[in-house]
Amino acid sequence: MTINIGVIGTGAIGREHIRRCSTVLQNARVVALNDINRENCQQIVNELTPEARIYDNAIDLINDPQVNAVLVTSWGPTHEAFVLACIEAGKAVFCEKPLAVTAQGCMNIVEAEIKAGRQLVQVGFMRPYDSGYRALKAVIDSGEIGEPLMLHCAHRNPEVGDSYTTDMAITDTLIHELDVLRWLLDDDYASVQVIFPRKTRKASSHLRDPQIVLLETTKGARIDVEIFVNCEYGYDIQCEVVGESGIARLPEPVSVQLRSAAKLSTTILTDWKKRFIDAYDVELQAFINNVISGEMTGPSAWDGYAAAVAADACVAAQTSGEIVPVSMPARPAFYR
Ligand code: NAI
Ligand code: NAD
Ligand code: ISE
Repeated sequence: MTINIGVIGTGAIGREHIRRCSTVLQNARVVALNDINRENCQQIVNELTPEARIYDNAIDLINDPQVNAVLVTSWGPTHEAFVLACIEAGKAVFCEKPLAVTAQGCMNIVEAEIKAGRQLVQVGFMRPYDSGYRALKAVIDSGEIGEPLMLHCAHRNPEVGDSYTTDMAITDTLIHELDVLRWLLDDDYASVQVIFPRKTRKASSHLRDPQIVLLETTKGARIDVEIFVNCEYGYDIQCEVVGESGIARLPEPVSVQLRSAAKLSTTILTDWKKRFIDAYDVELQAFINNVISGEMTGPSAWDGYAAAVAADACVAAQTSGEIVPVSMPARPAFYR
């Protein structure tokens, strides 16, 4: 069985996901494209999907009976409306993070999905599909390091564009940690705080960079996450879990160890597309398999909501400088 996919948003990650649907994954083909910039779609048709049809309107793409499932890979503020339209049309939708830019927007999606009576949404949080994070979780779950007490994490990008603002360090970047760490620890957040170290000269005038986010979980674990999006040297994701009887660390990406010119070195990646390339393949194949089986697995609309509740608290903490409590309602039975 082949799933006909429609893609809304054919920018950086839209293009990447179309490439993997067309050349890497099984049982999927991209048949429909929409982007506010039509040229982006035309370029994809020319280079990757000669048979795909370009739609001038995203809602027409969603409602086309030929389209079995939708990938939403447009700009974050557009996600909520497109996901709601997919639910309304009864179609499975893979939505890139963030599910919506506010917790209320995510809750609107949760409520629509519950009303529809079946799970249709998978959120593009790919880290739970990464083999390194999975290995780290297996160690924690085995009890080998005892209960997790403290986590030291970092999310570093070499640089960001001028349109990147201080709150995006939370809503666009930290959002990955907010998702993966609650999955890793099987826990939720209780409070957050944001502190600003000395600012790098590489950041634009309107951006506070780096930032340190301090999270407390409901079980009392303490987490520090450094967000540094103009670190220059690479795209670097770190996660160290300190337990009662040992320490477990996220593995580094595989790289040849080089002895040359009186130095011992390994390469640090610079591009997010490469750092999690296998995880993106696995998450999207899982989505296609879910569409075929009719049962949604992986990061749900509830997970998208949980990350957004914590993100809203972090954005409030950026302005107030205070410790901000996070209050999460109980998970509805619908999301098991
Ligand atoms: P991008 O800016 O390269 O692409 C966005 C595309 O959406 C553009 O082609 C733009 O023209 C289109 N678009 C914007 N508004 C639209 C609208 N109303 N209707 C149709 N198309 C519209 O952005 P990028 O980097 O591809 O990011 C897209 C989404 O993917 C974001 O939500 C981002 O957070 C997420 N993302 C996720 C990553 C991950 O690791 N999971 C990595 C990179 C991005
Ligand atoms: P991008 O700007 O390269 O691409 C976004 C595309 O969406 C653009 O082509 C834009 O024209 C189009 N677009 C915007 N509004 C639209 C609308 N209303 N209708 C149709 N198309 C619209 O951005 P990107 O880097 O590809 O990011 C897209 C999304 O993917 C974001 O939500 C981002 O957070 C997410 N993302 C996730 C990861 C990840 O690691 N999971 C990585 C990159 C991006
Ligand atoms: C991008 O939107 C992503 O989601 C990447 O995974 C992230 O690391 C990067 O900082 C964002 O720009």
